[in-house]
Parts: sequence; C-alpha cells; structure tokens
Amino acid sequence: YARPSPVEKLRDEICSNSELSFLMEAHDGLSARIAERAGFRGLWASGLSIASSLGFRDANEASWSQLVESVERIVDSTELPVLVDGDGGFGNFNNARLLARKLRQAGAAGASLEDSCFPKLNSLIGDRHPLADIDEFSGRLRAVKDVVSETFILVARIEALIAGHGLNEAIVRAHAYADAGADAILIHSRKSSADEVLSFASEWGNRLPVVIVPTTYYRTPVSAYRYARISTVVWANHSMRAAAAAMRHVCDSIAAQQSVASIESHIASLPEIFDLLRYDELAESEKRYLQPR
Ligand code: SPV
Ligand code: MG
Repeated sequence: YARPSPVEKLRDEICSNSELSFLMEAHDGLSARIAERAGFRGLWASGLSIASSLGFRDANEASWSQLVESVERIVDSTELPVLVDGDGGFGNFNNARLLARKLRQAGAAGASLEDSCFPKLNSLIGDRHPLADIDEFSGRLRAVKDVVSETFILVARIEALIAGHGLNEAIVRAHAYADAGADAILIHSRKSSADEVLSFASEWGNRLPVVIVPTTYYRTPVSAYRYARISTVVWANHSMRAAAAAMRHVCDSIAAQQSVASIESHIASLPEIFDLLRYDELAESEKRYLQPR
C-alpha cells in the first residue's frame, strides 16, 4: 500500500470528498506546522500572508522564485498537501507554466491561478482590478495543464465579482476555465455577505468543485456552504493576522514596561516551540548516529 501523494490528498479534499473541506493559510514553516497540529488536512500558501511575512505588499512585489522558496519551507514542514496561491502566474502563459513546474518540483500539490493582470493587487484593497481577457487567461490555464497534466491540481480563480462585473460574467468565465482544463473553480468575493458566492454556486451547479475564501463574509456559518454543496473553504490569512496582532501586543508591552515579566505567560513557551519543531527527533537521531556502535 503506497501512501497517497500530495496531489492525491489535495484531489481528495477539493475534488472527490463530498464533505466540506477546509484549507488553512500558512506562510512559513512554523505556521504550517501549527496548522497541521490543529488538525487541518490541507494548507493554502497565501500570497497575501507570504508577502506580508516578507515585508512586501501583495502586488507581485515578491518574485516568483521567492514564492517558490516560501512554498518549499511550507512543504518541508508538514505532511499536508499545499495549494499555492499563484496569483495570475506572474505574466503570460509562459510565466504561468514555469511557475507551475517549479511549484510542483518544490512539492506543492496544486496552484490557484487568478484571471488578473500583472502586476496584481490584493483583491480586498483598492478598486482597480482589471480582468484578464478570457481567452488569454484560458491559454494560461491550458499551458499549465499541458506541463503538469494530472500531477498537479489547477484551480482557476475568477475575479469578476471583485472587479465589479456581475454573476453572468463569472459564470461565463467558469465555463471557459472548465473547458481549459481547470480542476476546480475559486470564486472570490469581497462582500460582507455570502449572497454573491451562494448565487454563483447555485447557478454554476457544480460542473467543477467550488472553492471560496470567506475573509470579508466571515459571519456566514459554514452550514450554508454545506447546504450549497461548496467543496472547499479557505481560511486565507488568519495565522498571519494573528501573528501580527500578537507581535504588536508583545512589542508594545515590552517597550512600555522595559520588562518581559508580564508577557511571559501570554506567549508560546520554549518547550512548546521545541516540541513543534521536533527537537526530540534530533536527540533520538543523535543517539543513533553520533555514538559509536
Ligand atoms: C491570499 O490569501 O493571498 C488570497 C486571498 O489571494 S485574498 O487576500 O482575499 O485575495
Ligand atoms: Mg492572493
């Protein structure tokens, strides 16, 4: 019995599993390890979170090779399948297929590519989100599929609702991207209610599985997504934002008090860090490899 590959695991979560699946954001090795310990079965390598952790804006400031390096740290740190936020693929069909090939080499299970133009800007800020031409973007998807075939999950992400186009435009794009070979459709929205993605799901009718990112419409209970037969929910940036809030709190407190005494009980203990990073395994291996037999 062979262990399932990352692609098989991710396909199970997004494409075959009839249960609602959840992907947790990770942006480095530590956040990946923590998500795995919490019981998540797959990770979302978030462009926003990776950019933020590197001190970049989510506007293609990090290069594709910096993204691949971050993904490598995430993949190496867990057994979980990783779906990478590949933005628009960093250019045209040629850049997109190069990115997909390098992400697959780094051990990612799949990538999401969005129909935005290079350089992109994060979907949740600003009001200038020009959409790529449908045929041009479909070419990006086909080029990726031709390079990675069945060994990589390709999620086509539709930004039509973000760009202020209606449901019809989103549905037309979903069909075009399905024809181009996508394995799933990610429909993105920045509304404060889930109405728009639920309308999409009902109109679309599951020709391909639907993935959503409820960052702004966080109040909707996931039971609504089960009912709508949505495949996968992505919690896209919550570890990064949790880390930012915690770091701000601890820095403010230490700066003001010139002491770490009062925050000690609020931060991860060193034994917890040593446990997360499996220092016990290192000690075991030293016994095996450092001592004469
Ligand atoms: C990300 O996590 O980088 C995403 C989701 O693409 S969003 O920030 O909502 O665009
Ligand atoms: Mg992104």
